[in-house]
Amino acid sequence: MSFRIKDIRARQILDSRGNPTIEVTTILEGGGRGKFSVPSGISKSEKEAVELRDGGRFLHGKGVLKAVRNVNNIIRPALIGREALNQALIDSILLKLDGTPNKSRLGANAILGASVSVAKASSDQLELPLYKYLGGIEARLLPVPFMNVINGGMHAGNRLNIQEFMIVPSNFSSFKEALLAGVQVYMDLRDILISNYGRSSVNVGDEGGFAPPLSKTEDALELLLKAIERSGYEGKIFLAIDCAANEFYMSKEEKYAIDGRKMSPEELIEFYKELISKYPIVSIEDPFQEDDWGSLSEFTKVMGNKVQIVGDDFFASNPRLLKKGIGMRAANALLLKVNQIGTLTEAIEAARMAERNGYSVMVSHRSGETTDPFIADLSVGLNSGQIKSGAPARGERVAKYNRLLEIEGELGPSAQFLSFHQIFNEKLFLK
Ligand code: 2PG
Ligand code: MG
Repeated sequence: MSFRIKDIRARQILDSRGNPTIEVTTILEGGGRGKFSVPSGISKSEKEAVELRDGGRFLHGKGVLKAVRNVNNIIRPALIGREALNQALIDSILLKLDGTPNKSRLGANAILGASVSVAKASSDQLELPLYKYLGGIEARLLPVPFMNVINGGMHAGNRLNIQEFMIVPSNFSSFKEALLAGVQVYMDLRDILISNYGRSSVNVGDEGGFAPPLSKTEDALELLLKAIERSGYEGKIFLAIDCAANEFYMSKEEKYAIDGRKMSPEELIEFYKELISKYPIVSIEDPFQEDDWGSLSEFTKVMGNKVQIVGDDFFASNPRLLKKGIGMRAANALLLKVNQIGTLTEAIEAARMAERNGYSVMVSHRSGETTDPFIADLSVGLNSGQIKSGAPARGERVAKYNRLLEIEGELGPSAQFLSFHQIFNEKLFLK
């Protein structure tokens, strides 16, 4: 049975926002097939690998036909005949072919499509579920889902500055129980929103969360508390936020414009501290703009024992940037988005580096997604223990949650589910 690559081809499809994206299919000589479609963010880090877009007027410049051609004309001849099982070699060929530090020649979308589709083809040919192919027999920890049920920032048309208000169903004995408890809260939240603000308040944002006409952070958190209370899950479901602070930072004034106020980094730290003392918040992502490493370090020093502080735009899933963060003791968790870095090997390297240094890892979707459930397998393969895939609504979000249900069923009694605090405290202990 040969694992050599027989063919690899790309085409243009659409993502959940209706933007073009790339889908790559790899076929092995032994018959294995793997297909992967690449997601795309909107609140992006400056440090992400470059997503190649066609430019021009048509489709507002968002076509990916150049990236498609790069797969078909440049990557394809270089990978045909190569051993698919050797993911490190495949990815190093891709890096060499591109030759730039930020993957701007071939495009990180072209490169990632090839990289992940090769891994999927290998797992298919081995008849191994992808999470086992990635993580071996150790892979059996189902992640705590971080469900983004109120959308703000760049993901919605309301005036909330914080981008994501998440519920964290944590103290349950299985992923399935946790997920369904989250769904219960989502449904109760919907009723509460309709009775408070009318039906238009339950229109959803990019990640399936509601986008009610709110403008204050605390108003959104209060609503989540109410919904959790109505569902009867106090003490079992916690809260998390992704501030995506790049989007409310005013670089000229070096201030953060949030909730109708302009705050210095010091004032913003006080603001977060107050939120943490008032609400059961267990995790805060990107509390400052991505170059404000000093504030991130300071915040980690004062709050890092109590809450998870997740670096997304800061680290861009890049081992080099994560290393910098570790050196500065900035944040205590890595948000892992494979398309920020562009190859599977580098993404896994970042996750392992995080782990070795006592940082937790949250595997993440992008706001522009497809129904590809890859990140579900990745989170179990890495035993990351945490995933964020939006609200329990919209096909591209639930595809991941549904795949996790399937994996949990498949693992049967060997499946493991740990509470958020078990996972977080264990990592802190490692530090
Ligand atoms: C984030 C993500 C995903 P985007 O900031 O964490 O939730 O958003 O994909 O738009 O960068
Ligand atoms: Mg983020």
